Amino acid sequence: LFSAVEMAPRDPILGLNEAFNADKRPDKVNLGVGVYTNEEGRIPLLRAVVEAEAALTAARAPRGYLPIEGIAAYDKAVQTLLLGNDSPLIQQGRVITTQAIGGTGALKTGADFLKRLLPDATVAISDPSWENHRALFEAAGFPVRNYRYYDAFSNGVNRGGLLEDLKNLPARSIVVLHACCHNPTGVDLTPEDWQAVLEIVREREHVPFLDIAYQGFGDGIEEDAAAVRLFAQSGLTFFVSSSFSKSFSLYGERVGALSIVVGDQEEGSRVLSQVKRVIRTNYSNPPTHGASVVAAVLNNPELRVMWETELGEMRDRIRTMRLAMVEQLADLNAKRDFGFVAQQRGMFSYSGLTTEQVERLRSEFGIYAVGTGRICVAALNTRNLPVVTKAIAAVL
Ligand code: PLP
Ligand code: TYF
Repeated sequence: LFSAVEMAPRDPILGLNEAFNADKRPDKVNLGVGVYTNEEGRIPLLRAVVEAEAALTAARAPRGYLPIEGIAAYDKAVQTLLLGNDSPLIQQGRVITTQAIGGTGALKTGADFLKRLLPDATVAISDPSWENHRALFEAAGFPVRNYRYYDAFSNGVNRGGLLEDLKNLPARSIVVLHACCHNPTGVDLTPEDWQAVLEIVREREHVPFLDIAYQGFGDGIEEDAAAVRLFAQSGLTFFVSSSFSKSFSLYGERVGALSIVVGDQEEGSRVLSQVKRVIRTNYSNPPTHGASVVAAVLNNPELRVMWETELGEMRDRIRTMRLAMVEQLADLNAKRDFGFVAQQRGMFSYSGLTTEQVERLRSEFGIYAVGTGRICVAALNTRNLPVVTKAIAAVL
């Protein structure tokens, strides 16, 4: 049965973790996977999470099956986080939300539902994008194309290429957009870019699928939701996948959500029934713990403030590391100007390092980055930064 099974290629990012863990060098640094670590180099356990978990443990709640769509208070809180407290869409019942197994699970549930709805559609993702976007939509049966996005020359957005490619997609294509803190480049669209994208999406009747995995890591919770809110105000229907892996530092709990903005409440109940069918045939119903914690934090005013403060601390620390990296590289007279790193948003920087330079960082210095030159700036701290900047200056 298995004699002809071929070895599948490793995930280029998660595969790096295995190599990193096997590395015996004491001063090795992992800038590969997108995980936030604090000044001590550890994945933080947020105080708001600890408090919510203590209350949940004390309550000794039974662990029955959740509804297929998950915890109602969680789904509601996700909608408010995305669309704001006074969203008319929420009031009109025009948003349906289902709890998901991380942001990945939200994308997969949305993809499977879309395959039933638009079996012949094309999916378009940014060039470059999170590695899993292509694999996931291809696994759901769609052909996946790239639209131009990153301009290596300016370290910015290829605006002309982006808009032209979105125009030239077949009408009613599914367009996956990073709502904020683009992975892997750290380069986001401006409000004007978003407006232009929206107009083309409307004209071509594309289906926008906004992926938001870093809300709060860019400029703030509200600020980072601007693209979602722009689409919300447009009257269009669209999909949103949320992930709380990073913003709650709950990577292993797999907490995410799929939200769909529909035309009206009645349409919503039909759409929800179909999404529930996708969930039922995949994993029946979602797990309890992570979403209970997130719901408890988001729905309790004190814990909510505590979480926003901690999220702000993570955001500020990343920014400090970006600035320090730029400064140290300049002080080392590095053969390139890294000023653009300070402009990028979120956990990542497309550093411009070549595959060969990344390989030298690993073999000579024990510094792990993605082969594309993506580094996770959220894994830098005051101890490892000098090691990293010296190594970068050396391989340039
Ligand atoms: N979407 C993007 C853009 C990501 O970077 C990630 C990262 O993990 C995800 C989705 C998946 O999130 P999760 O880990 O919650 O599945
Ligand atoms: O891009 C990253 O590093 C994170 C984590 O298949 C990740 O989003 C990477 C690869 C993958 C799943 C998650």
